[in-house]
Amino acid sequence: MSFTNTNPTATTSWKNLEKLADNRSTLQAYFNADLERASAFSIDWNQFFVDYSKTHIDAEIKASLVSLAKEVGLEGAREAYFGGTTINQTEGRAVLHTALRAKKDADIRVDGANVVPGVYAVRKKIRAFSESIIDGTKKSSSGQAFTDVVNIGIGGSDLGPAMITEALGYYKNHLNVHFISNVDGDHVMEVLKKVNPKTTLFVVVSKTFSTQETLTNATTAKQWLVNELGAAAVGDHFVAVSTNLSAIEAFGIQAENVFSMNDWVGGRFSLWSAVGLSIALAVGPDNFEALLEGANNMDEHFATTPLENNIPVMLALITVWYNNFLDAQSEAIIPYSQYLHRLPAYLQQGIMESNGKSVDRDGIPVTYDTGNIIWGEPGTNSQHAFFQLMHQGTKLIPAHFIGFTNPLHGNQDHHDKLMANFFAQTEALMQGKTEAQVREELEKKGITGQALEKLVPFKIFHGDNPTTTLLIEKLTPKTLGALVAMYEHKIFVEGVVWNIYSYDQWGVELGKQLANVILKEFSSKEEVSHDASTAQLLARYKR
Ligand code: G6Q
Repeated sequence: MSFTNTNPTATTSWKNLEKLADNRSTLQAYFNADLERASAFSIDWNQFFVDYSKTHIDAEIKASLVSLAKEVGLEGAREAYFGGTTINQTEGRAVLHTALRAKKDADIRVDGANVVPGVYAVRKKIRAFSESIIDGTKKSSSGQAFTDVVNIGIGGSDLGPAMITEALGYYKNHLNVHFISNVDGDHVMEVLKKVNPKTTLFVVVSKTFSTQETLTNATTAKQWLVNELGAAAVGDHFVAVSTNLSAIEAFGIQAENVFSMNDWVGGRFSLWSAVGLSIALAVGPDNFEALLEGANNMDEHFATTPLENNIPVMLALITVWYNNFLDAQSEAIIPYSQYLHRLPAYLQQGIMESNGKSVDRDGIPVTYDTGNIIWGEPGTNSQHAFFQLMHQGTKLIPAHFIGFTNPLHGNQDHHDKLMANFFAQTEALMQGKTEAQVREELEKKGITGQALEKLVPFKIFHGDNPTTTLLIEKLTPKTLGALVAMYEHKIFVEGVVWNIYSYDQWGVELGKQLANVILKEFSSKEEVSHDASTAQLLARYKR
């Protein structure tokens, strides 16, 4: 198990890839040259079919990317990641979200102790608690069954549960689940407006239990409940998920209502832990466990499959190829499923927080690009919006298209239309429309002469836009778990290749300190020195 520091630009493969990038061909030309291309550049795994043949990769480029992964020690790093080595070295921690979905008989050690029994003990508690809320045996202080759950958390303590709860909307039970994250008081008030204090359960999620937004929102919610039902009701209406047990006690939440988590799980990778309590409440513990099982299946695929057939590895290497050799700045993620409408926002955190680093693992500023910019919205809505830029703009934007073979509600007519758009877009992005095609089309419409000449340039589509298609059988808790785990491992592989630490987030920590300084100024008379712009804005705000 080794986690070595290798400057990727010093490898033979990197130099090779630079040369290959100079001579890269077009997608059309790749297809013309290789009749087997579609199947050769696809991976068929469980309910997933991943087709990356519409990316600028041929056999030689693929081999060089895989050898880059080997040269930077990906295989050893992968073992270290799963084995509990302290790979988050700047925070002195292992990175073990994979242990949260490991099989019961797994043996994963941190400081010599197997962490798996502890994981299962928390899971058991999640099951018992969520079952009792769902079936109404656990009552509120007013003796009624709960109808609403409000998750209070931010960042990793919000985005994962919120995204999954939306994504599994089809599997939801009768509980209404709400999320409060922003410290904007309008967010908490809008949610409180919708719920009845007598039947509302608050789940306060904060790994550190010191985050300003979460503590402020939880305090406001608690005060609201106390005003409505009295102080004695707090114990029955508040539970917490955290590593900071003393702070929870100080807040007034009883010890039996606390779900623990471990410091070897990063916030943005924590939905598999007790942070997922709101998910278990929304869709029931069986579905929550199926989500974990799906993730575990992807873990096994990633841990054991040779690099060239390994989904997260190949997707990460394609990202590296575009990011470092073909100058793409961003990557679009387009789910063709309304249920997955929060997936791009969730992945923005996972990917950009993890790999938005500019210093390598030796503390030296990198001389190459690292984390790329992630953005996206569901299809077909996005087709009526930013797809214009993808088709005719000047930027290179590799995109992931995520679609499902089967609809959930059985509306085949809708689904055929949805997926017809899905396939047509990836085809059109690649093939574009040539000048000859445009002329022919216009002539067929009876447009000729000057009028035709004027229009032609605007109707040409350059094509050659890369897409990777993830075609999944059906949106189920299991396939969703595998999909999210796939992206988690993609993040890991990219971080290894870029020789950066993917599991700290000093930029986020900075944000937690900055606001406090100005906040104190609001209530003090003391003059603090600021730059001229900030001083002017503060004066205007305070006046
Ligand atoms: C995630 C980040 C960050 C974190 C939030 C909330 O990886 O560290 O998004 O999850 O800042 O932190 P707490 O859970 O400690 O409140």
